[in-house]
Amino acid sequence: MRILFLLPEATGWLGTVHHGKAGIARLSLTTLASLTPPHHEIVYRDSRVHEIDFDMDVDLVCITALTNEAPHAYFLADEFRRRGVTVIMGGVHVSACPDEALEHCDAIVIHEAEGIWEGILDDVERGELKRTYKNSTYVSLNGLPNPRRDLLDHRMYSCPNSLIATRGCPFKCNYCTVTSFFGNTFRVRPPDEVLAELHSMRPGRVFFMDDNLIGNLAYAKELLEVLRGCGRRWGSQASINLAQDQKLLEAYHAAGGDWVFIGFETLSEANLRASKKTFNLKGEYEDAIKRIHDAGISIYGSFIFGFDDDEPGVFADTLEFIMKNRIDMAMYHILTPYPGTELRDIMLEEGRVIDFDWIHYNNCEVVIQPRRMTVEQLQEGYHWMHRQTYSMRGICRRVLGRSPLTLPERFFANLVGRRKAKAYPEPSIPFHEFGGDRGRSTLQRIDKSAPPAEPMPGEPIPLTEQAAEDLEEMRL
Ligand code: B12
Ligand code: SF4
Repeated sequence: MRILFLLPEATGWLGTVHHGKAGIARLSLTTLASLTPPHHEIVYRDSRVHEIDFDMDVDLVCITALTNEAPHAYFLADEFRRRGVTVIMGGVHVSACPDEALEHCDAIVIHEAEGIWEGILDDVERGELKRTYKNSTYVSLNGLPNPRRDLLDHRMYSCPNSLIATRGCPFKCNYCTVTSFFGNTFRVRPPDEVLAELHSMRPGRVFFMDDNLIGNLAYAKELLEVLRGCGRRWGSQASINLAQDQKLLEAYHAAGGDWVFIGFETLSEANLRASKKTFNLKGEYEDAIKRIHDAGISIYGSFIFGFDDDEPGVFADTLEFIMKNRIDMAMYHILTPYPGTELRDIMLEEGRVIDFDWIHYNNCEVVIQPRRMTVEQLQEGYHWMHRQTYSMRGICRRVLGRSPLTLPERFFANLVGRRKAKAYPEPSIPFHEFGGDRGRSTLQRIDKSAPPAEPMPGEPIPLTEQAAEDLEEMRL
């Protein structure tokens, strides 16, 4: 068969194309292509960088989708089906919303494709395609073929060298899709296979797409030992406990890891507890940042706004924290109730989902009613954070004062951030007047013996003077 593997358009800070490049190359369809027997001919198209010819001569179209990509994915599927071509969909969103996806395609694959994909292709060839396929097991990651990077037009991605060493995450943050998709499993690849894949890549930086490269500390140490001296420079996502083990930090750096993406998410203890990200409470953020920096590793910090304990002061407080600790790059997200998450159930139950259009589910647009600020404050605060962080003053304050060796690279990365941030409108709300040190933002005074905080019940409270006073009282 001639099979088209098709990526839809995305929205938001990370999804869209900047200067002709589509960011980090996606693994979903290059992985699926690697599982496809060689007698099939494969055509690969990424809607973000290619024109899509709906009349192209193909027998089967395979489309993946994250939630913000789903509307465009459905459009693509509808167009091909109108022309009589069979369409199969899969991926994170389809797995969370199977019935919705089935309205637009002939068949769906729920969860991972390894182990069942060849059989599905046989069904297509025999004309016996079923509507729904679901993997009954979480597959082993031993002996996985390398994703088909040869299908990519490398010039169109700022980082074509992406790979994974693990799948899943041992934690259960309530806003995250990973646990519902991978069922709280954490699986690992043999380290020598990871090294071989690394060596098979073209020159250039590498990004490990794992949810948490150090999700299993024993494995992480083994992997980093095998990667030591591999000659590649790379970044990955990792939880903050990377900083708690000096040997691990050194091994990370010696293996080529010079950036780490860390989900700090919030400076509020109540938010961490309510979202079940309590492992972030175990160490002091400031101390952890210093230790990571001292090991020669730069930090890409992730922060989420819109939790129930966030009021308009959260922006100035977080900005100050980022500046003071010289976080090298920062990424901001607006809390988003993705389908399949516990957060979505809570938000629906409380009647706080205000936007059901998936196209806005990109962590850059407000789709919920926040509890302690208005929708406008949350949206504008998000824009304000970008404009402040990536102002020339903001960049200099963060990148100067650390190793001069890595300064050019960190500075250049920030200029890319600055270009994107400038697209956001100047907020009309004077956020610098909110916030200030109210003694709760630095995680320095956490009472770790306090009982876990539960999500606060009740109706959303717009921040009136009275609400602000009540909140102040609650804190005392
Ligand atoms: C690496 C990563 C990124 C990278 C790269 C993204 C990219 N373009 O690939 C970066 C940092 C840029 C990123 C950005 C974002 N991400 Co992200 N990301 C991931 C992460 C950690 C790994 C993705 C991955 O490479 N997986 C490996 C591949 C092989 O797995 P897969 O895609 O699931 O594919 C398998 C199956 O699903 C199936 N399959 C997939 N498609 C298809 C299609 C067919 C036809 C078939 C048969 C099978 C099939 O087969 C594959 C093999 O088994 C996931 C978490 C996760 N573990 O999935 C989050 C995740 C996908 N990201 C998420 C989000 C929210 C985002 C952002 C919106 C965040 C933001 N604030 O901007 C943006 C959106 C960017 C975009 N639209 O492209 C959410 C998605 C939630 C949702 N419901 O949409 C996830 C699940 C994380 C989470 N915490 O919930 N992300
Ligand atoms: S640690 Fe990250 S990947 Fe794991 S559940 Fe929490 S947000 Fe999801």
